[in-house]
Order: sequence, then structure tokens, then C-alpha cells
Amino acid sequence: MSDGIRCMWMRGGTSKGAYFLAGDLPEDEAERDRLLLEIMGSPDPRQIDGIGGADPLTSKVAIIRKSAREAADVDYLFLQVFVDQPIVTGAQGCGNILAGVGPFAIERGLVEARHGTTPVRIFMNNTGKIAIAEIDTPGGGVSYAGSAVIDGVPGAHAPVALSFEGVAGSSCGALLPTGNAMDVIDGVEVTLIDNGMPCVVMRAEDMGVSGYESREELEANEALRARLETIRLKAGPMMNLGDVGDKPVPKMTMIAPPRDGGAICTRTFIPHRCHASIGVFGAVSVATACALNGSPASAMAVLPAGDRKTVEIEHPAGSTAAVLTLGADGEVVSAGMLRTARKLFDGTVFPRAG
Ligand code: NQM
Repeated sequence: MSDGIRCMWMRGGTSKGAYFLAGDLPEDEAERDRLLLEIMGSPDPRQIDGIGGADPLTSKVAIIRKSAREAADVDYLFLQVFVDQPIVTGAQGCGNILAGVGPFAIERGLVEARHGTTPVRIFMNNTGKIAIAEIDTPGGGVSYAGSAVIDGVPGAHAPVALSFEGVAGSSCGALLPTGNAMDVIDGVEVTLIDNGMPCVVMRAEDMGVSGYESREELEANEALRARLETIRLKAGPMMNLGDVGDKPVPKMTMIAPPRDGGAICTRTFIPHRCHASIGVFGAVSVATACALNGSPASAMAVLPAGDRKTVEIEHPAGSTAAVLTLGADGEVVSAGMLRTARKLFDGTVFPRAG
């Protein structure tokens, strides 16, 4: 390994991560994970001896290979590398890092670019579902420049339109793993939901906060964090996720009435740090909870009419629009979201030896 490993460091949506071709990493999972910990510099709160950004949102890995499946161009495995614990886990997917997969696949020659826009069909190993990403390829090559803006990222960039179908229950086995739009845990009314990401959705006021606090303020609230974790550990088995002590799911989203013209306001713990904005599948799952009769979110949300709804999820950095398409019975059948992505560097990463 002294020669280093080929790696592209990319921003995907509001996250950053290391993107690898599967063939450039060891096949053995334990060996691979040891190596990824060294590459990111974990465990260490500062990740000082690695390339990780000392934040769960910048300590992420994408492993990509050409797909053998008829329905997909590439397979994408997402791994979360914990910052301060020696844990590498595929127990969740990541829709933000997903935004970089299409450009990476084209740049590495796994997908041939068209002139204009290139659709990339991505099999997500973590959930067994397929996402379609539309990549800007003017002149037959990836362009990162453009006029799309997403809250939480400065400047404008080329759009990456993501769409998903049938992601409900991809980790929990059902959209509502308990069969209920509302359960009660420790006296708090919650919706346990998985439309691409297992989430516990509850009113901020029931947790003793307004839901409009900053990320820093919420992270400094030790009593809140302890209460969220107690609820999370109880929610895990109810959501068919088993013991979630070492897992980054479910995500814990506290909701409040919208105050900037959106559908709902959110603050999400992922699960031990507060998200600077909100995840992609996290936002889709919360938007779905808003469209669900009988959930605390539906009573609070301000939703547009119609079968195709743009649901603006407010978060600490602005808002994120999840576009939901509803079926005849009001169920969410597909979802889409606009992201951007950017290649930050492409080169060789040198893990600490041993
Ligand atoms: O929900 C953070 C992120 C995510 C996940 C997290 C994500 C998603 O913003 O699809 O994107 O919830 O751990 O990268």
C-alpha cells in the first residue's frame, strides 16, 4: 500500500467524501475498512492524520464499480466512517454522496457520456434500490459549472437531478415498520418512517426546544441529546433495525411549523451530531411523513395541493425541495431532488502505514 490508492475527493450535495473504484480497494471487507479508517484518520475527533473533515458529513466514502445488472450502469456502496470511533458502516445510504457518483463514473470511464445530459442508473448497494442521476455533459464530458444553487453550498454549479422509485422500506422492510403513522416512545409522539432513510420524526416542542435553534445550540444541549438517544435506541428494534447502538440510523428529526415559506422546519440529529442541513433521503422521508394522514408532521405541514408536490423542507442552512409524486391512494410512489456535485481533487491517497 506504500504506493497509495487512487481516490477522488468530491463534494456531493452538502457532504464531502472519498470516491474509489472498487477494484482499487481490498476485496476483504475487514482489510478494506481498516484501510478506510486510516485514510480518513479515524478514530480521532480531528481526523488529523487523515483526509476526513472531522464531521460526519465530511467523513464519507463511495465505492463504485460497473454494474452487472441489466437495470443499472454502476453499483454504488456508501460507507460512513465514524469520526471518533473505529467504525465503518454501510448501515445507511447517502443521497448527498450519491450526487457525485454519476460524474465520478463518467470521469473514470464506467459510463460513456452523451452530448448534453447523460442519465446514469445507479444501483445503491446499501438499500438494493436504483436511483437515476442526470449529469451535465456538454460536449461529451462532465461539466461542474452551472447555475444550480442548493442551500448549504456557496455559489452555483451544474445541476444533478436525482430521482428514485420504490425506495419505501428499503432498510426497515416497510414505509411504516410498525404499521402506524404515529407511535409513542417515552411519552413522545413519533412517526417511525423509512422512505429511503430510517427516520424518527417528532415535534421539537415535545423535546423541549423550538426547532429553530442553530446546529451549535442544539449540539450543546446535553439533556436533549441524551433524550434523543434514549428514544433512538428504543425506536431501532421497533423499526426492524435491531440494536442501533453502533449504527448511524435511525436519524432523529425534530419538526416545527415552517417560518420561511416552506412546508415544515426541521433539525435532524444523524444521529449524534446535528445535521448542518438535512440528508437527501432524510428529506424525502420527512416529506413523506408530512403527506401521511395521522402523523404529527401532517398536522403541522403546509403542503401544496396536487399529486406532484414540491415539499420545501426548512433546515439550519435554508431549505431543500423534495418533489413527491403521489399514487391514487395518496401514497408516495416516486421522489426527486436537485443536488450539485463537484470534483475537488483527483489523485493518490496515502494511508498511515499499519
Ligand atoms: O439522507 C447525512 C448527508 C446525509 C445523508 C446523514 C443523506 C441522505 O447529508 O440521503 O444524504 O443523514 O447521515 O450526506
